[in-house]
Amino acid sequence: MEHRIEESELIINKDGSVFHLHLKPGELADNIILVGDPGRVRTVASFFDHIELERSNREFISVTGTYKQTRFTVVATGIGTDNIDIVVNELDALVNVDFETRKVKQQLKSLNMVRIGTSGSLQHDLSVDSCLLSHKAIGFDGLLNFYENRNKVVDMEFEQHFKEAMQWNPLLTSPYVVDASPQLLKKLAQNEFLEGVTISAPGFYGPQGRVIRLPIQDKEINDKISNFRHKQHSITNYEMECSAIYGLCKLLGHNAATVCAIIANRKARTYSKDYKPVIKKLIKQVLDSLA
Ligand code: R1P
Repeated sequence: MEHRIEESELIINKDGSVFHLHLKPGELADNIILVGDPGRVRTVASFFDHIELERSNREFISVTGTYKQTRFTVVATGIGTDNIDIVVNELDALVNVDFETRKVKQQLKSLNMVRIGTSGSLQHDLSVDSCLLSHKAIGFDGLLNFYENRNKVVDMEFEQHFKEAMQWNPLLTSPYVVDASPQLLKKLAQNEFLEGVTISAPGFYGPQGRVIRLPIQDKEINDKISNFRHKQHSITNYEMECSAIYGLCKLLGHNAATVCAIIANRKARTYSKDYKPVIKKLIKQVLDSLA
């Protein structure tokens, strides 16, 4: 007998929608675009030929529609990997849990999730207004460490090398390293995006080495990160969601990738004059790659 998931563990609203996202089973497309900024949902949906439904609760705004006859749902995650825990688990429940019986379905579904975000470069020659596809993510956030099977989905060799090279401070949570879905990388690679390894940080200031008034534990951290090499990889950029998306999708059997517009270069100390046109171009490229 399959285990019944109790009401307190998976909260279903009175109208049959899932607790935070306010989406019901059947309202979600198999191709999902994740964006941090709730305002970006409108920009993505402006490319749709037909809008089927719109939902909104807190920062979790979603629109399901079609683009070139392919059904897409765009979901705003808000900022941070804590929100990604909510979004990815609820998206998975919408397709893989029977909301009537509250049991995990026998036949599991695999979703495609592509994050379109903004990001800060950690390499001098990775300039603002370029677009980067994250082949790997490094989580400084620790989210994946709460899940039992984290060791089955991480790149352990990279993790070990990174911790040694960085002389990782044990006060900080242990970083985890996870790959993007090869299947989605292949689809997105037709756009000639730059390739990179992305750190997801659990904050915008101290956790990304920014000092406004508060000194940080390791003043050299960003230089050490920029100089780090593992095989052919160097670390390219900071943002705040990619690691948790890759980790949770791997554990749950979904495909995930992230493409970001580089809006700041932390090494060259430059900032994009206007990154909105870059984001628009990026959205079209991603939709065309999946349609
Ligand atoms: C910080 O300003 C936010 O911008 C980046 C970071 O990951 C974080 O969410 O991405 P989005 O533009 O997708 O929100």
